[in-house]
Amino acid sequence: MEDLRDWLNHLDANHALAVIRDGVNLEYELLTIADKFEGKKACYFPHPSGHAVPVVTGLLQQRSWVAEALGVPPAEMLRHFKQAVDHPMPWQVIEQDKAPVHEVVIKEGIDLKKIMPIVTHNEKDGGPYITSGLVSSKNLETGKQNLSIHRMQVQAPDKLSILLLPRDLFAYFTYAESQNQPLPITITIGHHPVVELASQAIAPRDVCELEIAGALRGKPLEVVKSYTNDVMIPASAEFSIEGHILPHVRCLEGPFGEFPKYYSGRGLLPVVQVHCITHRKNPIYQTNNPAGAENIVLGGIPREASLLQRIQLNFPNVLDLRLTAGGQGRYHIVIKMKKRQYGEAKNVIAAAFACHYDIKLVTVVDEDIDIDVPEQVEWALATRFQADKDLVVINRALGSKLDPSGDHRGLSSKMGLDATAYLGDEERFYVSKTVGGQTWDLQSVLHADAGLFKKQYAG
Ligand SMILES: [Mn+2]
Repeated sequence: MEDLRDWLNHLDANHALAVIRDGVNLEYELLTIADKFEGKKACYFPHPSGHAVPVVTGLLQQRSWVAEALGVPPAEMLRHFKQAVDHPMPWQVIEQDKAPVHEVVIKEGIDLKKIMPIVTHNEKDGGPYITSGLVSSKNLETGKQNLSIHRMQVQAPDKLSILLLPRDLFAYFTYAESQNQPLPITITIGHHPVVELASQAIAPRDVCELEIAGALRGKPLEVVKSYTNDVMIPASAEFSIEGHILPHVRCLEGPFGEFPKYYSGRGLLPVVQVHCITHRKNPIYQTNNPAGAENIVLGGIPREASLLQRIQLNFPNVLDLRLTAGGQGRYHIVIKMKKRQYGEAKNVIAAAFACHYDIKLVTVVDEDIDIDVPEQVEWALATRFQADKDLVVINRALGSKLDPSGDHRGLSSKMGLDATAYLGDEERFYVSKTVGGQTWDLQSVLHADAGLFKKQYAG
């Protein structure tokens, strides 16, 4: 599979693409309809608000779709992703006039909303937002690239505001601004989901996520140089927006309904000046539902793989982990481990907090717990956890600025729950089970006469 169109064809062939009638408004209505198909189908809107360009949304609704996009069984997904993060694959540069994303080039009279059907998502949103823009940027200090997703509000026909949380692009921009330099970026929209997934890896700074996308595919990703800057972008994207982030310029942005299903209020954010837009012939625009299942799945699985990779460096006896759906694929993590030492689960809790500031609750369980079943995790808490000795609280550390229970500076308290059974007390923690007859299947244990009970007791 190569590009967005291949993935849409795959969804369509599997009855997972709803084609929506015309007459739907880009403002509010489009996302209301997409919401009705949440968890079930992606949506294709051929002409929302009469716009010439169609919109697709909801492209990764379930964990199993991610496995399909990666081309591996669901149980192999994290291992496959972790392999790709460990061994990025250099990209392959193709010529500018051979790149599908450069089929149409617009340098004059830039008008973002005329060229793209940009969606207004939630009730109180401050206006239309680009939510599926993959930002390719270059570190001015090292020349290395980064790929990440950022929310961007349309501020003028050729200007966007951009949210930079404290990760790689934020660091690139902070350096550029300290040198009074604009930071060149190119935003691409409409990719095969593998590229979007790669952008969510928690890779070290200056490891380009486009090279993780290559490793995920098992062959180099084709990239092309932007027209008005040196930034390399995926060659088969539907749209590209070339520009730079202006130093020492901020504008009012928001509100915006973010992934934890709360609004970020109005605030001052950096500004992208757009110089050039290119797109494929008959392009398709993509929007992501910021507060939907899609965002949880898209953000959750790459983070799980990255976290597993990092935690296993120090704790190879950590077996698996999940960022739970209720925790919005970001805040709550369940870690399965084979505990070897007294107290070790608490070290694992500390390791998880150290890996990403978003993480707020860590629950550690033993290897017999199925971490995809919330009742089993709760059973571990009910029977292997005592609050006076198995609870870890870290007060007022750096947390997510999008969590409304934290304070406006992003301070957030962390909680760790060691729900592993106590070492040296194997008898008390011996799990009850039945024995005998394990090899019999359900058919083989049924009586030949299914009506026997009725014959003996009815009437
Ligand atoms: Mn990065």
